[in-house]
Amino acid sequence: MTIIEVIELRKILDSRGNATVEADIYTSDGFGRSAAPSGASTGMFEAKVLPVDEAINNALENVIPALIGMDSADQEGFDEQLRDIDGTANFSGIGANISVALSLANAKAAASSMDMPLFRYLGGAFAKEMPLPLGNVIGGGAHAANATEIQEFLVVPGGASDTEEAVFANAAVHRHVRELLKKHGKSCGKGDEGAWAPQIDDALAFELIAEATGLVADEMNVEVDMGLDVAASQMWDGTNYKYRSKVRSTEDQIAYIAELVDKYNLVYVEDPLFEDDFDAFAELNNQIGDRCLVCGDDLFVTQVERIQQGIEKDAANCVLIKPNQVGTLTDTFEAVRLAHTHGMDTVMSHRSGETTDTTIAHLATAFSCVFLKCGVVGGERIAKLNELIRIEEQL
Ligand code: 2PG
Ligand code: MG
Repeated sequence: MTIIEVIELRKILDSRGNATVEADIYTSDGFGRSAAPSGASTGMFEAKVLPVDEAINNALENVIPALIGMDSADQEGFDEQLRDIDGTANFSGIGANISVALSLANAKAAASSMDMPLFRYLGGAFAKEMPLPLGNVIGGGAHAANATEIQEFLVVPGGASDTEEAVFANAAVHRHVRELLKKHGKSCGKGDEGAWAPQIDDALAFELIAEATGLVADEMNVEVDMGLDVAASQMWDGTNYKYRSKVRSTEDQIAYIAELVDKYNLVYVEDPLFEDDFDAFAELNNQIGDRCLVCGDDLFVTQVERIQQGIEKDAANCVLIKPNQVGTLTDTFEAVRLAHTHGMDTVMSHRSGETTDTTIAHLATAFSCVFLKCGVVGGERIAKLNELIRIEEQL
């Protein structure tokens, strides 16, 4: 049976040592657990979170009682109930940290009640393509002090034959980058997502990764491509993009990104421009969209209204998907569906603050995302990567 009998909420640690919400949902013969992640470079249009203690106390009193007795198999009904109780457009009533933990736990409880893995329950017979792992090997921006200006230098092993090889190819690049950094006499501390956070400029980061991917191609015979999350809203001062020793106008920024795409054969560029500048995105997409995924993260915040605007303006060819940006699994699914219906690719993503929750590995597979963006090393990152290896085994 899939009827919800018990729901528990608790405060647990996330990878930054901050508090987050974990939800447990029990049916008579099923169980689902999920925890909310959290961002550092959050988009201004994201759903809102509430402080954990306050959010849990409020939910125990005002949310949980209304969910007991519902059918976990009715995901849309469950998520609608969360929206109704919240009563706001951005989950500022109950907190998106509460809603996303409950919504994902509910799907897992339903899947477990039906004795199915989550990816199969959600994706059905059409879940058959594995997403490629996309992970950052060098990073800075809001995720590490005094490191690179671009937030994330990403790699994706387009030439890998299976998930295991793909995951290990990324890890090999990460390892080689460390050796190269040492050779250059640079320190090897890590940022929030496990990427190296050295005090180097962006130009050197590109070179080191190009060298490291070359070494991996020789050793493992796997081609690994490069990508970026610029997180450009963090650089935007209202008029220009401010780099340490340079200021770029919107026009300059578009030209700079297009130049990087061609120089380093980038296959993926996320948030290259300010999060509300659909026109600038459209200009860049027009220039490089034929050879590179132009992905909107803070631009779209996993929300159909913003993705719809993007479609009308042809602002991007790819949508980053983060369930906690919108607050429920139903809303997440709607975002993916809208993007795919209009020929856009989707990338399922972690946040910089994570737990060992592996749900996004299942969502990426169920929803046919091209990539799962979740880092390369670190307990909370490998939890997802190892789950991806297990999912492939079951497919
Ligand atoms: C991003 C994410 C994850 P944060 O910008 O894409 O890499 O970072 O969770 O800090 O928003
Ligand atoms: Mg991003």
